[in-house]
Amino acid sequence: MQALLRSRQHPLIHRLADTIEATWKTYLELSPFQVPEGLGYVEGSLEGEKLVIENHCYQAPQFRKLHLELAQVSNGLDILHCVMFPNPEYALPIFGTDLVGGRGGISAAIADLSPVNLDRSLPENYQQALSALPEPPFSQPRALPEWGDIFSDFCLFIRPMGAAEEDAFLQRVEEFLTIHCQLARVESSLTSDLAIAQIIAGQRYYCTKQQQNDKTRRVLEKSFGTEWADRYMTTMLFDYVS
Ligand code: 18B
Repeated sequence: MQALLRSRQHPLIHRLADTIEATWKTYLELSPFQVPEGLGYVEGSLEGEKLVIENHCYQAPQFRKLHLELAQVSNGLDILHCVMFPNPEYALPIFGTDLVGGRGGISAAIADLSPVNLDRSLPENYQQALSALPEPPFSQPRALPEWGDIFSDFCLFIRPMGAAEEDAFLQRVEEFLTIHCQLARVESSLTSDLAIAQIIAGQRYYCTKQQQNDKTRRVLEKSFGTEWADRYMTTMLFDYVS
């Protein structure tokens, strides 16, 4: 078995990957998740840039898919991608985070608990817990892209400047994750077919918007081609139940 990709990645990515897995193991009843054939570990180098992808997936009673993905491009770009897809019988938001950067530092650090209900607001218990967190101290906020209407008011999108801001980002993501896992554990499942259908529609909306991220698509296309990239974005990164 080769060394885990994270040991060769930007330290913040390594630390966040470990934090995500540790939080999942602490709070959730994890079981294995079958990654689609051939997608656990992938390498591609179509246009010369070699891309290596490592997928770590689990499931839990409240989550149909817990996806942590680490990727490295030979030009020095390191990526962490993580999404927790709730089982649609639970009216839970979608946790997502993306870290992109390399030797020059992390250029994009994003984390959110994104609402999926009809009025696209977070449940009351989430709003209360998130509002109680101190105002984060980041000096370089970044503007969300046009498709970013899926994100909540608590969405963090920054370029971390220096070690203190990297630590603060990691801490905030850990807080999001802990709040999410603790609230998910005590959430009861929905019983009405209509309510479940509405959650499914909300998750589908989230995924179709994320599929519009051209920056992600471009990186995948350069190493694997357009067809593979499209299939990967719709079946591995942002698949939805119908
Ligand atoms: N993403 N990201 O996950 N993306 O997957 N990502 C970028 O400095 C990849 C998610 C998000 O400004 C960038 O500009 C690749 C999740 C947003 O237009 C690159 C993979 C979320 C932006 C990549 C991946 C999410 C963004 C540009 C698969 C949020 C800003 C970096 C492994 C929950 C988009 C930069 C914009 C940016 C690449 C958000 C290169 C290949 C879960 C909002």
